[in-house]
Amino acid sequence: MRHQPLFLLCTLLSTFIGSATAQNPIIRDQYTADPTARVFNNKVYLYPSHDIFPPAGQRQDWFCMADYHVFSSENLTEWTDHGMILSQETVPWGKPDGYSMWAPDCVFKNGKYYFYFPNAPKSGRGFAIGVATSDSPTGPFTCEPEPIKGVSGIDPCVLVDDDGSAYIYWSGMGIRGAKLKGNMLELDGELQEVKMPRREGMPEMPPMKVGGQAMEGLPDGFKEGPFAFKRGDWYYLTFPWVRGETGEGKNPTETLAYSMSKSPLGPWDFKGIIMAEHANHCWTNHHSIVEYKGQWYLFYHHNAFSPRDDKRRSAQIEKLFFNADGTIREVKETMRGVGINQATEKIEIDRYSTASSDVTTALIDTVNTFRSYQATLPKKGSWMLYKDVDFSGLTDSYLIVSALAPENTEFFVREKNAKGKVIAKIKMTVKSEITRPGMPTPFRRDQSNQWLTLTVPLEYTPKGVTDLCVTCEGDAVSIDWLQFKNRPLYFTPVASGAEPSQPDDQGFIRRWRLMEPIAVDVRSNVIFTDSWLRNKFADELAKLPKQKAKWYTLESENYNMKLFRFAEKYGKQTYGSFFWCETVIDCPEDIQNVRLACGSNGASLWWLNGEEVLLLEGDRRMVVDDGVSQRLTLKKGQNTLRCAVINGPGLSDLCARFIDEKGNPITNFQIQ
Ligand code: FUB
Repeated sequence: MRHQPLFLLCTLLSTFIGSATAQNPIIRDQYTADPTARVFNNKVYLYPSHDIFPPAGQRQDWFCMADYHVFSSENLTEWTDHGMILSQETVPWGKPDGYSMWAPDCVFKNGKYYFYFPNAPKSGRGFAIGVATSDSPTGPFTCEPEPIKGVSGIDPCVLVDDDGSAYIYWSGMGIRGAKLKGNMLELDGELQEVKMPRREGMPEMPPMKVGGQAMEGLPDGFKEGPFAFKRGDWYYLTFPWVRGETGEGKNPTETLAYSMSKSPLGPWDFKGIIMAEHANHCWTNHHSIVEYKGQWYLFYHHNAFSPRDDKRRSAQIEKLFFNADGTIREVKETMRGVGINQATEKIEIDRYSTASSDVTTALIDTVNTFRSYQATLPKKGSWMLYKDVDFSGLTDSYLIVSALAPENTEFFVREKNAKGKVIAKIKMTVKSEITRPGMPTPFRRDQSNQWLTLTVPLEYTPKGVTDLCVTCEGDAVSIDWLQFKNRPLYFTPVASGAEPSQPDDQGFIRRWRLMEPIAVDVRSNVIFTDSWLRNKFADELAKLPKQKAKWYTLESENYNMKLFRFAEKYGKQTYGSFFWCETVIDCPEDIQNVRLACGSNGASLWWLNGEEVLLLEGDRRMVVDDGVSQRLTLKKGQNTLRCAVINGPGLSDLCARFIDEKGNPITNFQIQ
């Protein structure tokens, strides 16, 4: 029976959509334990439990979970948080303040998504396992009014076999498994009455009805978190397992282990370890295994964001491989995780793939642990390698890097390895700017500490997917992240023989032939008087035939041609420059009584078909229609508009169009 509309509240809408970019851990704004990954509709959906810090009144050193979120990803690198899908307050049969929403699972069957989750029941002790259903993997999920009868325990996992039969596995009195009925909500088979062991100081409990069967063939020792899957004709039952000796003074922690069988409910043949114990004694591990786009992955957890508290955990991913006989190769935990990062993302390079043995990583902020990590390269020669960064789409780029180091320390970003080609050279300095005119602010001092965000030009931009290696070239340096950005595109080169260009809607001429700029010794633009300019331009004009300078034909992205960016792009003097510019206008007929309307930064002189038509003198900013000529005639056929622009300390550019008697733009011509 479906529950009341009130209970529909438990199908909380995914109101919050967040996004995380990640290596390991993969979710960076909340704790995500017990990660069950499932592939639905060519996307990976992640159903973790949601560790939080226990509120007052709750045991402070224990697991604490009040709700579930679901996340999705298409590339295993960027994850979208679809928000809360179920809360303890809206589970009809659950304790609203149980904080026991432990490891869940979600499967698709009968055109529906079935979400299985453990929770503390309102009455009785221990855990029950409930089901919530939805038409979508991201909810809203509707809770069944009662938990599954005969299942007492935690960590449900459901396997839907090739023939459509479904099996549920859970931990409670060892690992148990049972066939589910076609409705996915009930166990198929009789329940047995089991006498409950009496716990010291607790009242005797009535016998319990338990379904399914204990999974046979598993090793001795504590086991929980079953995850079952099928590959070929092998069934795998995988589980966190404590293999070490227990007892006084011993504190063995969980490995991930597995067994294989030709039947979904065993008996099982124990095969060994998938992942060894966490090196830092985080007690639990919990996992899922999924194939996505032809590669198998292990999702698991570690307390990476709360190193001193192993009840607050975070999901991580590694690739997983099988041997020819179906056995699983042991997986090593990495910080880098999986997936290809776009060079344009903030790359947490401190989660490196490999590094020289002296490199260390640490949380940047031990209070706000989600602020992530820093890696420290302690001396000249230290290095860290970060695999799989995709530079597709980057052409003319620069680097931003967040780092902490003494003044003048240098480090390089190289391609492929510690001896690889240098992509960027970074020198830590707050005094001398790392200059490349036209770059965004060269550095920003982070107010809260001494981290600097540096903007650095590149020696070259790598191509395709490649590996990055940071090498320390001086004193110790700590690095948080780095990111590549394309410089804005100001213009595109025009090939010879290209189709003619048109003036834009406002009549602005965007195609110009520009001569590479000539350096001039102008420190201040106040000298740009009429006579100074005419003399200067006459001198330059006289030199023009002898100039061996290159000419470029460019189409501007904007209404104005950014001469400063042009100089920068072709490595010429950007400040204190003189520019010759020309454009050829092809008119279908004589166009009379037009005026040239233009603007420039700084001063400029304009000629139409060899006749001087306008002078913009003085220290100017570029303003549309800043100067307007006398009436002119654009003759049928080709007209050459030429101008000279000169600027001392400012950013040079120009804009030009022709307007009619009423000030309307002239647009009925072509530009060669
Ligand atoms: O997250 C709470 C519990 O810790 C899980 O249910 C167990 O598998 C262990 O990971």
